[in-house]
Amino acid sequence: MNIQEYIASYAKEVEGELQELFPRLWDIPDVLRQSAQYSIDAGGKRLRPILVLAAAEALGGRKEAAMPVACAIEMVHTYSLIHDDLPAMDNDDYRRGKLTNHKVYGEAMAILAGDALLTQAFYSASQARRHGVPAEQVLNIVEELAEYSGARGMVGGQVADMKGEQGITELSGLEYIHQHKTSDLIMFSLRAGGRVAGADDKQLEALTDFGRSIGLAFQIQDDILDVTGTQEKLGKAVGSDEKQHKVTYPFFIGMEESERRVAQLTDEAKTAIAGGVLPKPQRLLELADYLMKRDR
Ligand code: GRG
Repeated sequence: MNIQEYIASYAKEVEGELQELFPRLWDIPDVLRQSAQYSIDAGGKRLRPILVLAAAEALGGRKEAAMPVACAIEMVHTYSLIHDDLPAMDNDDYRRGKLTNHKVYGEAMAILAGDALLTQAFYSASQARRHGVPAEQVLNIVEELAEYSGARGMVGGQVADMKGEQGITELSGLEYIHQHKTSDLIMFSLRAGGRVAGADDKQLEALTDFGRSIGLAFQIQDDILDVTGTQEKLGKAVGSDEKQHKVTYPFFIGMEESERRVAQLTDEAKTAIAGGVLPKPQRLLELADYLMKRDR
């Protein structure tokens, strides 16, 4: 299986599992189910869950044990996008080429669908214990999910980004935002996959370093694609003021240097897991290269 086939096959499996975990089987209000399902089904790349599965695999762990955690991180990611698109935040009408959640279900339901997905993520992560993951590891995973997605992680990054819209003057300010808004969930994905498979401290450290570097590379690449790609990502008209004034890596250091930085970070990521610390790092190495070349 080449890396594209690997990604496609794991994305499909994650999508199948998400249908089971949220919230088809439960007696909940239909509109809540539809609203959450709408965004879960909207067709993202499923990068974060694939990283969970690949990290577990790199340590010889079982896919079934990693799957509830893989789904948990996709739920957190989906909630964050629903809330990010709200009028009070980015006020976007489109995401992934479809109307945003609040445009279809209204603001109140979009907020509640996000709340439900965030909460359900912790339920989902806890289900790893039903697949033989020791309770202590499950607790570590749940603890880190809170840490990396909450005030010290993604939510903090989002707040820094909102404040930064009033003027970031230093690259370090942008790096803080990227680190927390984007890298933290990616780092969590790798650590959690490792934990499912019983990683030791050295292996966790390697996965963390790998995650930090590909997380930042991923966000710089996202900044590059904001400039070069279609406007679908921003959900706003091409050439809108917001696009032109967005503070990004290319804005600070130019396109060429941004591309060079993506390549350098990808190399650093690969170095972090090379050298025998993980028994089967091949897919992670391929994923790092794949992400560097992505065009969406
Ligand atoms: C609302 C608490 C809160 C947080 C929002 C995720 C986020 C934080 C904002 C979305 C805007 C953005 C560009 C964030 C940076 C992270 C990022 C590149 C998200 C998009 O992730 P992809 O490309 O999305 O993996 P898909 O659609 O493939 O799932």
